[in-house]
Amino acid sequence: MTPIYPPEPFRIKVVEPIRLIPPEERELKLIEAGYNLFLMKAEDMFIDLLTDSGTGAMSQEQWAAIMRGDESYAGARSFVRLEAAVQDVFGFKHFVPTHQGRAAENILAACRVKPGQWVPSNMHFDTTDANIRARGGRPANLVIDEAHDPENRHPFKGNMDLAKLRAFIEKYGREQIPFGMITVTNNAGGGQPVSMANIKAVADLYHEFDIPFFIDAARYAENCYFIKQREPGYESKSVKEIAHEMFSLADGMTMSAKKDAIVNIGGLLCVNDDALFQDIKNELILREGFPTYGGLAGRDLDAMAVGLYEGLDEAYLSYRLGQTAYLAARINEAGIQTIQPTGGHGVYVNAGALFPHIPNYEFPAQALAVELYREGAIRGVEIGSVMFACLDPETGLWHYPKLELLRLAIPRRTYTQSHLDYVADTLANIKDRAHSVSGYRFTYAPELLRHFTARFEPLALEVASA
Ligand code: P61
Repeated sequence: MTPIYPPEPFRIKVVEPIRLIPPEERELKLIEAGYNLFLMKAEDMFIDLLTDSGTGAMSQEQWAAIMRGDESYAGARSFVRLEAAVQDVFGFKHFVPTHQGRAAENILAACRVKPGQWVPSNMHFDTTDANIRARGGRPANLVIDEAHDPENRHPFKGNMDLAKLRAFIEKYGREQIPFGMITVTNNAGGGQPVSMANIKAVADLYHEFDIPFFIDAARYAENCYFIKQREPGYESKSVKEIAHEMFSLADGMTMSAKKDAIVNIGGLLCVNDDALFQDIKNELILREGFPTYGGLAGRDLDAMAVGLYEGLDEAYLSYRLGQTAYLAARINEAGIQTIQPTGGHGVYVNAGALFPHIPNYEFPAQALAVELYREGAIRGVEIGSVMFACLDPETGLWHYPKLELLRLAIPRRTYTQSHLDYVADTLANIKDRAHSVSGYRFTYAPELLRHFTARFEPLALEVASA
């Protein structure tokens, strides 16, 4: 049964028009962009679910805060206000703002990762993965096996596999692991939460070996709300209390504030270690800016200071996770498989199951991304072999991810129920002609983060199904 669509805990004061361009125009746009939706214009999208990152609607309080932005180079009032919010919500000893999450990752990797070293996590998202590799390091994903089974309803499918983590640390040793991570929620694995018990056990394990523990906190508030809903003992705790407990277990965090701090741009890097903080400040000054603005305008810092609290609001979180669950249920009703249980920030459609005739090296999830645009001018993002297949330097073999997914990420406070109904109906239409959809091949692909700039061409169907 479809869950009830949760009424939005806000009303709309400013509107942004969207336009549905005709099918013939969409076809031309696809060809021009080499079938890569990253290379298409936003104005040609009717519903844009490419990402929930930086695409949310800011509140009247955030816009008001923007007017208070202090653009002083050093020690701006905006920084002081952000510092108070960051201290209150996360509680680390030191922090710097960064222009977005990957800048925080880059600085941390630059300060600590040496060639050949390993950084384990449940699953690194692609920017974290690439920033570790860019320093010669090697990311390792040690999520529980249940995460790879789209039907498995484990309530915390983002959990780290503790036995794998222990074996990994024992194999490579403390010297080869400059820090360990965990991503909450696990974006690459379906926006799945990590339980507090797991975070605690992971922290204990890293600390047993004297390895600093960092949280990738992009969607920490959604993760904490899942803990409140699903983990015994947390029902009556506030999301903010749960967040406090979570961050008290870590030595630092990186965060893309474009997600749960509901800002259009911004990030954070927090640490407790004094010496590391000194290195971070030096690197930040070189790459991003002075430590009290970190590559952002003063007004961005103010918007973040307000957004950090709005992202923790429980009425908002209940609506947000309810909206995602509603879209997934409507898609499932059409007989289309999505990762179960539904994650926090988006619905992950199992494109591999929808197009069993397209092998992973012909990119079934990219094919679905193209079809969704063709059918309804909707943009999703491929999270499959285009994004994650990589050449293993040791074996020289291609390593393919276990699932071929199309992510429909829901921007915060932006789309309504009828928009989501339109998305579900469009997918149902594609299902009816699924057998006639072909795979793709690259005509251009860079080495790192190739999904951003790659170009494709469709394969003839008889080739794809041969
Ligand atoms: C996203 F197609 N995520 O999910 P930045 N950690 C985590 C993230 O989800 C994340 C970052 C760090 C995006 C944006 C995005 O290939 C892509 O502020 C868990 O984007 O630098 C970002 O934060 C990095 C979309 C990123 C992509 C890379 O849509």
